[in-house]
Amino acid sequence: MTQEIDSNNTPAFDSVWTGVNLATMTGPASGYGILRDAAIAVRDGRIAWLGPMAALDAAQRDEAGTIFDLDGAWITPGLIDCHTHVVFAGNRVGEFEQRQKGATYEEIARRGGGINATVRATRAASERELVDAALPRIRDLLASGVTTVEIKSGYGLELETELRMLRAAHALADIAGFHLAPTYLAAHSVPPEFSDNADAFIGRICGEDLPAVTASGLASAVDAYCEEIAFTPNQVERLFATARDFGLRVKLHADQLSDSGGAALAAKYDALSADHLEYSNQSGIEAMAAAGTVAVLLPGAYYTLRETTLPPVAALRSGNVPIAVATDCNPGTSPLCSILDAMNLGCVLFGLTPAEALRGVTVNAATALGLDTDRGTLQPGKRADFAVWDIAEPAELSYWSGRRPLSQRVIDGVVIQSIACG
Ligand code: DI6
Ligand code: FE
Repeated sequence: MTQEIDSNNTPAFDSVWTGVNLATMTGPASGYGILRDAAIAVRDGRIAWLGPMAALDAAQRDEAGTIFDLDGAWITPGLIDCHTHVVFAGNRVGEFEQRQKGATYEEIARRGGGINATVRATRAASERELVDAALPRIRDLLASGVTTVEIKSGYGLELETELRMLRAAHALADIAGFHLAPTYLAAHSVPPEFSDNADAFIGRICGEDLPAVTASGLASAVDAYCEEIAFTPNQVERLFATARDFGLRVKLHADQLSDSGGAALAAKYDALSADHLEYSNQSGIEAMAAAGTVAVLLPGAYYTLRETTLPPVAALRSGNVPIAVATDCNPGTSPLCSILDAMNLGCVLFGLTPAEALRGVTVNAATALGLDTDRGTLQPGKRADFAVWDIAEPAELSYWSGRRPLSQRVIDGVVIQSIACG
């Protein structure tokens, strides 16, 4: 990883961070890839060099445009939230109150609440209103060290509103400063106008909406919710086959509330990820391992729904399925706006190690988005997206709840957010 620096031939660094500890997230899956007493330098938005302080050429350091001399701070790759529904109108606090009185998530959904309640609010909102509503949630997320956010549509369930949600996601990325991975969540819930005919809704998506979303260029993947209260495996297959025809990668909300064979279905279509997985079976996990599909665990939804069936973490580990962790930030099942708190929940509730949790929001989250050649680790050539932390060791990122020990958020080599610690 350490390179010789030839200061005669190499153009100056734009910026260099010195006196830092790096969690590069390279190397064995059990660890952090730690480099202590190190430096990291960027040029043209990419990591140009990293290595021990002793190997940093003094002349080259002095020529850098900006030097951040940090006294033992830690630097990790910028955190990646690979599953969110952060763009939506209204909220569902009333359903939270109903659940506290004993109603279940499924009962509320069958009564016309749940996802379809947010669909009504979102259809009535302008793009500007969607952006304004999402901004505070996004700002909280970014303050927990996030530099890339996946944002799903899925509260429109009609072309115009789905496109409006996706445009709002792109606008948010420009306004708030993060990299966006936009997903068309085509089959999230059966909308009221198709209430007794989910097959016809899938037919319209495949025949009209998906081609139009693809042509818009606003989304890079397609998602669905495979569940008794949403879509059957056959319906999801029709959607995924069409997505494949249009050259879009897929991902799936799979086996969250029941085992519908979602893990195997995702793997069959070479899904980037299968998400939730509480009820997944062993053959589904083996199929994911063979397909290279990432397991995205969503402890915020497990926690909010007071779920009791744990995702099969031991089987995922022994099958070498990469595990990612995300907030699933949404108004119904996971009103969670901190990736650090998602890591803490992943450790406490699912038994992940702090190193697994950090891999789950860096290198494995990048793989879940198909972006691992470009980000997710600290390595020369990768995008200079990173987070600078006021911590004594990386396990602290999973240890605290409610704290955000972030001192800088760096995107493409530029400090976007600098927070005075003390
Ligand atoms: N992600 C989802 O899309 C659904 N569950 C989940 O974890 C439901 C989202 C919602 O209730 O709005
Ligand atoms: Fe979700």
